[in-house]
Amino acid sequence: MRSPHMSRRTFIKSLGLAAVAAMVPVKLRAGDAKPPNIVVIYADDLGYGDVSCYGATKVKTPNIDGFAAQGLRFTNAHSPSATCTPSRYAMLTGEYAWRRKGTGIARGDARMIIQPGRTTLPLIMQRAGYKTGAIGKWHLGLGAQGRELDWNTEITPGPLDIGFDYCFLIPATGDRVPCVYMENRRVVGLDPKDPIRVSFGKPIGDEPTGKDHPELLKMHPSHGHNQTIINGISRIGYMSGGKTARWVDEDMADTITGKAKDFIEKHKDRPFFLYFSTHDIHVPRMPHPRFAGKSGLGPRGDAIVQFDFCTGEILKTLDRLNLSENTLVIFTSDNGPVVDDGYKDQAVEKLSGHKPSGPLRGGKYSAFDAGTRVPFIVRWPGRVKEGLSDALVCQIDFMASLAALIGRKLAPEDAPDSFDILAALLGKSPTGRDHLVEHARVLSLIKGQWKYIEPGKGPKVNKNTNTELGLDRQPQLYNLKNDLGEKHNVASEHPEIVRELAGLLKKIRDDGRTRPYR
Ligand code: NG6
Ligand code: CA
Repeated sequence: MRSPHMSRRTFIKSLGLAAVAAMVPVKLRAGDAKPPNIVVIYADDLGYGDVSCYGATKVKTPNIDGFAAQGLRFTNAHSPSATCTPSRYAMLTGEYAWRRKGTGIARGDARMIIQPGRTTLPLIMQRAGYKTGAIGKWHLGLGAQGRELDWNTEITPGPLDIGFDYCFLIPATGDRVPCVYMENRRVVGLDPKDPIRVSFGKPIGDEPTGKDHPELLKMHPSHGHNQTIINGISRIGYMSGGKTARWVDEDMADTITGKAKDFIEKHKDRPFFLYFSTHDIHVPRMPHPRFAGKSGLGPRGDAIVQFDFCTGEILKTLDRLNLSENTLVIFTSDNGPVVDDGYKDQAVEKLSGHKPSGPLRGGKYSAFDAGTRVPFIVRWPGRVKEGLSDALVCQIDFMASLAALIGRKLAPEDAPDSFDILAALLGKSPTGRDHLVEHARVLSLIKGQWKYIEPGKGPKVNKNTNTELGLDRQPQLYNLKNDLGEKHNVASEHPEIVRELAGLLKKIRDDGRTRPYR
């Protein structure tokens, strides 16, 4: 702990920092005990309209609402992409995922997508003396490109090679094999006599699949998800072995929340950075029995209730350890909502008027705004102004903004699309970014009140998920100020704005970066 009398240099040394010279004055106040802890609570597929403080009435989220009441709630905040892997890639690297091949939704056996050696969000924090942890869903690949991925040995590279000191992972997603946890570099609870094998091509092993043995399922697929059955649920991909290591879906939220609480407790005396990435409310939605039936909206609503509980557990842990005052907590989601994402879990039948996208159009996978406009709340008592903000902000900005907060300089090549919007995050400025590229099957550009969606081929609606994808062979232009629901394409009325935004989007693509060099 830095006493009020300790000099800045002594303080930095006490954190064990190597690059003292690289430090610039931090935006901390003179009396601050130490740099704030940072916790990112990252939901999966939670929509703009899925929590009560964003207007949901059919499902109640008291913990999130209470948290929002103490912080700043953003109404124009975005995930970088309309699906998981690219959003997370962009959040952790500060680079738009669409600039890089291989950043689409990752297979369960994908190799590590973020290359070690890159400056990442956790690495910036680690270099500044923070203890860094990634707990929950990963879905950014593991192991070296071009090498066999053996789940029975130490797997490198992984999160520990890009700036995390600790990780406890759902390696890909809940609906993809392997259905095991990893702690640091190893699968947890693995019996070496029962090695894990995984395939996303030909079937392996002799375990039943959902396709051939639907009578064994406790939840049936609606599309895809009909391969190896684990815990009564058929998955994407084939898996054999690893029986003692397999997770129980109903316990997953408690397991990872417990690990997150342990991490906070263990590092309570340090500055720490925790990336807590939940499985909720992704499919398969199989909440713990104590949440089953609680929402009245079926498992999707119950998963929201469970997620709200877990959020409360993290916040209570901060309170119990007296850390809330010195912890910046950011709450958001990796992409917009989807109702039927591949399992017959009654999400459609029991929607009961609930609107996962709120007033927005589209959802997960969509170029319309519900694909990426997500709940986003920032709390740091006494430091973040309470209330509402309609500043344009994006998770891709965490890197530049949090680096600025803790006084770290980014090299010109780092985080090429991350903007320092710290003032907006703290509620000191009503404006955030100047413009933002949203990423779905096509790119969109938001600038001021305007949203331009580039022309694209493909179905208007994803027939499996029933999501409007926002694709059109013609350019689309929406005035979000008076048409938040993107109902009226005004491209033909404003050809000059279409030209300007299409030109800016081309420049953004061609330049390979948007963050100004400093
Ligand atoms: C899709 C899956 C979907 C979900 C998604 C990834 C099928 C038919 N659909 O391919 O269920 O897993 O990938 O979701 O397999 S995300 O939130 O991780 O991006
Ligand atoms: Ca997701």
